[in-house]
Amino acid sequence: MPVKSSDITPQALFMQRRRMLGLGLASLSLPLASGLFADEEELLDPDAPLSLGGQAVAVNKPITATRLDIINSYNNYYEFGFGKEDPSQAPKTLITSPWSVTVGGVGVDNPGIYDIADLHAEHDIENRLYRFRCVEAWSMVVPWNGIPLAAIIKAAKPNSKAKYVRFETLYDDKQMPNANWAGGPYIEGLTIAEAVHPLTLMATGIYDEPLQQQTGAPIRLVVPWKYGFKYAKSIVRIDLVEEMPRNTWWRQNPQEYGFYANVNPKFNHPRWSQASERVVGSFGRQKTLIFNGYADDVAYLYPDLSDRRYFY
Ligand SMILES: Nc1nc2c(c(=O)[nH]1)N[C@H]1C(S)=C(S)[C@@H](COP(=O)(O)O)O[C@H]1N2
Ligand SMILES: [Mo]
Repeated sequence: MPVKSSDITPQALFMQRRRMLGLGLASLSLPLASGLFADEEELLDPDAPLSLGGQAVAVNKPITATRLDIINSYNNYYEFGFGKEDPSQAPKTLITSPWSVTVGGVGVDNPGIYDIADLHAEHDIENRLYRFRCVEAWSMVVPWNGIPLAAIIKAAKPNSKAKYVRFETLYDDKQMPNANWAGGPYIEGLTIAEAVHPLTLMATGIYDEPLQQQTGAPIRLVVPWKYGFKYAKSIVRIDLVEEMPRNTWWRQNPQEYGFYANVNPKFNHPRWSQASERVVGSFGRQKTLIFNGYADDVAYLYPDLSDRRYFY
C-alpha cells in the first residue's frame, strides 16, 4: 500500500504546530501533505501564510487512514447500482476525460466552464486526511487530494445573491447503468458559508491517485463534518443560488434526510442509532463525534446545536 499520504504527523510535531497556532484541543482534522515536513517549516513561522486559506486546522490525536483497496471497493454510488460492491464491479463506462465543470448561477459575476485540467493548472492540490462518516453508521478515514471549494468560488466572483451552492452530478444512462434511480441528476447543496469553509474540498484524488469511477471521478465534493451523502460524486455543475437547493436524499425521503446533514451522535436516524459507527476495514465500532470531530472548526456555523434541522 502507498503510505506517503497516510503517514500521520508525529505526535511531537503536531503538538508543536498546535501550540504555535493556538488551536483548541478538540480540533480533529489534519491537512496532510506529501511535502508535509517542508510545509511544517512554513507553519512554524508565525508570519508565514497558512496552507488552509488562512485558517489553521490541526488534530487532537492521530487517525489512521483506511486502505486504498477498501476505499475503492466499498462504495455508495447508486448510479452504478445499489450494492456496496456494485460501483467498483461495474464496467468502466464513465468517460472522465475530457470533463468540464460549469460554475454559474445568479450568485456569480464571473461564470465559467472549467476543464479538470484547467482546475489543476489554476489551483494548488491540497492533501487532507479526513474522517468520513456515512449516515448508515459506518466510517472510514480518507487521504483526499483536491482543491478547496473556496478557491473555485472566489475565482467565480460571488455577489450578494450567493446564499447557497448547488451541486449537480453527471446524469447519463449511456455511462451509468442505474443513472435514473432518483429520477434525475444527484443534487446536493451547501450554504455559502459552508461552501467557502476551509475544510470543504473538491476532491480529485485519494492517496495521490486520481479518483476512480466508483469514488466519484473525476471530481467530487468532500465536507468532513457532514454525512457522506453530501459528498456528491462526478460533479458537472456548481451554481451559486439564492434559494436552498432541494438535495436528492431530502427529496427522496424528507422524513429521514434533510439539507444540513451534520453528524451528531445525539440525533438518531429514525431507523437506527447514530451514537456509534462501524469502522470499515478495522474491528468493531467507535463512538461518533459531533460534527464528526470537527466541532471546533465548524460549530460556529450553527447557532442552535439542539435544533434537529441541522442534524439530519
Ligand atoms: N452521484 C452520487 N454521489 C454520491 C452518492 C450517489 O449515490 N450518487 N452516494 C453518496 C453517499 S450516501 C455516500 S456515503 C458517499 C460514498 O462515497 P464513497 O463511495 O467514496 O465512500 O457518496 C455520496 N455521493
Ligand atoms: Mo452515505
